[in-house]
Amino acid sequence: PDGSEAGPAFSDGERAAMRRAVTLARRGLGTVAPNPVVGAVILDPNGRTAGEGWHRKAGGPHAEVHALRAAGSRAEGGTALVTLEPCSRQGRTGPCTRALLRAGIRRVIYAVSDPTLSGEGASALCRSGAEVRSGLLAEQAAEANHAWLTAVVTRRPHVTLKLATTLDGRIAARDGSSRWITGPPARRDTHRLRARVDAIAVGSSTVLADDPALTARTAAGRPCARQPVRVVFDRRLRTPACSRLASDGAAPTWILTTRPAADHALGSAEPVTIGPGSRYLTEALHTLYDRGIRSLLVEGGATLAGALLGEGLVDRVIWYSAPRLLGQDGAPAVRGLEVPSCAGTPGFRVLGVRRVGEDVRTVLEPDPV
Ligand code: AOF
Ligand code: ZN
Repeated sequence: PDGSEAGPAFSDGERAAMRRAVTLARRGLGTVAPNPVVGAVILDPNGRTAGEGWHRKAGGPHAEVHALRAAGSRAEGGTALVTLEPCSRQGRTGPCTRALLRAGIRRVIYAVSDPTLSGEGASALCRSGAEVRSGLLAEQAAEANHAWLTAVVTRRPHVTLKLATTLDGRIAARDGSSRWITGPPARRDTHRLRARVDAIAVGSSTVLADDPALTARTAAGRPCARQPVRVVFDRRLRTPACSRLASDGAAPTWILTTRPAADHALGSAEPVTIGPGSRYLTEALHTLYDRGIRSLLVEGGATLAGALLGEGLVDRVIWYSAPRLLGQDGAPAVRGLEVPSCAGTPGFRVLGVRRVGEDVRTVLEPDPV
């Protein structure tokens, strides 16, 4: 049951309603893990908006249920626009397909399929006589849910690597100083990124070198109400108990280590054991997935960045480049990648370029390996 089959095209009103549903869906970014972000709009039989809603929290009502509640009896005979294929299974909350049918919805338009449903949502609606269409604003809806859609297929979190470098790809000067490479607007942008992901990660070298706080703060500098989980890739358990991550209690903090951690003092941080073996990073990521993390922002350092890139574990790169130079003694942003010749060099597709203050923000997607 795909939008490509014969039948009337989508009306302008439906298109506008789906655009609104995508906007609503985005409000859930950062708060719905391990669930997807979903927005829904109900149109009454005359095409007027009768109700809207979005999924706010895992375990809470789905977007369709919020929208149906708002619409009340005006949903009867109407159309539902949903950014994701409505669920047909009883999870923590009831199946939305049934809620839609019960409210008398005649036509259901969803933007993208839910890969965890294998088409069951659409077919349940079709079987009960509803008219089902899909594909309206699919690209925008998929982008809003990009991390979740990637994560549920790979069963590891969607990984965004953030790099903030000089023109010559350096992140610290010879004396080790690394503050203020990019300007305040780029740093504010980083806090917006942090607020929308489930977890933020660094390698243990970064903890030792910079002692970062890794909290999400508002433009006014106050901590956001919800803090992403802080993660340290720390195979050898080097995170000091006195580091901010292990002692400030500002957010849940997980230390992913292969060492037995029972007798190691880690303050308020939680040691998470990753099985021994050569696939530490892959296993660590699967562990994060199992703990409900669907999107991960990696903020350093160079060794972790190189290892993730080298193993094909990066889904997106967000690169802030500052108009400065640090020269040959500056520390590079990526270490440990062996690229013998230009021919085999890792490539990226540029998804977007934007100026942020004096810096340039480029969003890239690694070429498939
Ligand atoms: C929808 N609308 O708003 C959401 C959907 O057990 P639950 O209640 O947390 O349901 C989680 C699953 O439901 C999730 O994995 C995804 O397949 C679907 N999410 N579906 O129709 C929504 N959040
Ligand atoms: Zn649902």
